[in-house]
Amino acid sequence: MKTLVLFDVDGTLTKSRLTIERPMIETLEKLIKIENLDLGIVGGSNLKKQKEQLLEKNFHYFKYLFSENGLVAFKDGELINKTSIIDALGEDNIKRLINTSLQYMSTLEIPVKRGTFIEFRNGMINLCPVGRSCTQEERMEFYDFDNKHKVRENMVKYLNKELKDLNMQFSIGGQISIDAFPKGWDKTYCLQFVEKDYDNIYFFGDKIHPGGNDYEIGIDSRTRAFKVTNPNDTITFLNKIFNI
Ligand code: M1P
Repeated sequence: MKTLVLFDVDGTLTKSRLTIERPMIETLEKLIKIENLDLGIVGGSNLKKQKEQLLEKNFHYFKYLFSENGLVAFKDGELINKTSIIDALGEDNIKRLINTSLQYMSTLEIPVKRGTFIEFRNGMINLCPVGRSCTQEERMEFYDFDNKHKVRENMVKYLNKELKDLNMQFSIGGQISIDAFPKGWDKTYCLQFVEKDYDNIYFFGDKIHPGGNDYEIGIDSRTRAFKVTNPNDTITFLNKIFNI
């Protein structure tokens, strides 16, 4: 029986946008010693952010690295897939999505606004009302404000209505932004690269709720999913399930 354990990154292996800590590394070390068991990550972030958080020297723990939900995918360090949102949507629709998002964000009254409101990635577009160049403190301030005032939830409702014909999905994965990608390009996208090779696929994520970016893979019949609240919770689950 071959088993794959897939992890979300933010809020599951690391605290949101922060670096992996020692207890998690020690847990991964114990896990990879189990026979017929491989590890993988699937995150909304791009490879650059995953490197910052997990540190390249720890990449060897993971047989699979799925960045941007697997739109950019690596197996044993080799690139096995790269799919572009430009090819799927076309330039006119991309412009419409960006213009509509910028127009909406320009009307928002939020505590502060900084820079990089749109981050264009390979397989998705990240929309960020506060601006990705905000400080850690400004990030937390926006996150609290958003929890109270539902800034991102309302923006998702608006975009779903305005851009209905584009067949896009708007997903809230982290603390300050929304990931936009064609429907179906959620985290289940990565399963096509592993489903035939494993008898069991476990998934651990902190956002397995409707609208959260772990939801689709969390309810997919190909995975056995566990909803965690933070990295310590992930460790507790792993210790129990794999007896390590
Ligand atoms: O991995 C979860 C999310 O992490 C970041 O979100 P935020 O900056 O809003 O906390 C982004 O990289 C996002 O794309 C990703 O889904």
